[in-house]
Amino acid sequence: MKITQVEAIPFAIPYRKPLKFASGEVHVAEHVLVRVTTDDGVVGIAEAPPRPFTYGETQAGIVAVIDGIFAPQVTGLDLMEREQIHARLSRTVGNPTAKSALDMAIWDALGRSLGYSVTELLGGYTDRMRVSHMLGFDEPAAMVAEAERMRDTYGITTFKVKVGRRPFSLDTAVVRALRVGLGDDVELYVDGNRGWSASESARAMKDMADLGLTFAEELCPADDVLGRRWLVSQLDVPFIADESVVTPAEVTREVLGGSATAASIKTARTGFTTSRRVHHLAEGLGIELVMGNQIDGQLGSLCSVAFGSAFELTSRRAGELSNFLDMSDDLLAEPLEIRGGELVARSGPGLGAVLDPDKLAHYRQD
Ligand code: MUC
Ligand code: MG
Repeated sequence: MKITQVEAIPFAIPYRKPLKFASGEVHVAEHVLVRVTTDDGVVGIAEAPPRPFTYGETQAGIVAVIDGIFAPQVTGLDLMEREQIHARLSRTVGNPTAKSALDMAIWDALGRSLGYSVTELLGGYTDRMRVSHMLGFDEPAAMVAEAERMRDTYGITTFKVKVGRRPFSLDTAVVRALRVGLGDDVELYVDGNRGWSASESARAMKDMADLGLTFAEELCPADDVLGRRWLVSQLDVPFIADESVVTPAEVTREVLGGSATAASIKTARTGFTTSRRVHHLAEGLGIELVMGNQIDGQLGSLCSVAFGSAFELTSRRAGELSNFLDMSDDLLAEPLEIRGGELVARSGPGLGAVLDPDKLAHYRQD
């Protein structure tokens, strides 16, 4: 089970419907496929979605850091030496999605080698998650229509509403329209991607106090340290830290500093090895977790559901697993399907994903 080859393959697939939010927008999935091969011919795969507006990584940068630094560091190691691999990758700062895709491709190869699914290897709590759909910026009527379509087509009843626009009254109007249009049977929460100030966030949350929101996520920047602490102390719903908690240490700092009361785990930025650390930390701190989405393709979504369904704490809440529905195509031979509001983790071995070689040949950029 020794790693003999690591490949970083850039590919690009356009979105049918771009996702727009306070910190940016995504029109094309310019991701990197990471492929790990072992001496006994097993191949593990995962994908890295560069998000320059969140982590500073680019597609070319991910390929360069994997080819130039990470591949030589892990080649020759055994798949079971996961903590050694983690320690070697940790010598380089930053590059969270590059490290994570490599980490997850290694777990996929390990599962394939041992004959277990990644969910079983990680914890094996269940095999599925309820799905939460993310609604990007649009006019109120269009966002209500999209939510209705998701509910009627896929049975999804939990929605994360992107807010953080200026003026903020447009956002609160959207959330109100969703509650009126969809009724009390759906769960709604908001994500500001740092677009509001702390005082705008406080005003908006007061304005929406009657709408029964479940969570508020990253409404204002974590670097507005006292403002965010002041905001979080007055909310009556958990405040999810998302892009402000890329490492376990950042989770600790945000929560103990009173600037967050819940956290998002995104396997795209913490892989399986560090996501597991964040999960255990959250359990110790006694905070809720939500499986987030880094605007992942199908392979990335499969990684999220594989991790989320492995633990009781991460499978309590609906996971954000549906962004792939807005892509015009994907690389998997057998597409993911959301049914009855749920996504099932594949039974393996590994992640249970098979690539369509023609699609990879068509979309690869190298
Ligand atoms: C999210 O939850 O914020 C949009 C920006 C980003 O960093 O992740 C996505 C989704
Ligand atoms: Mg977020």
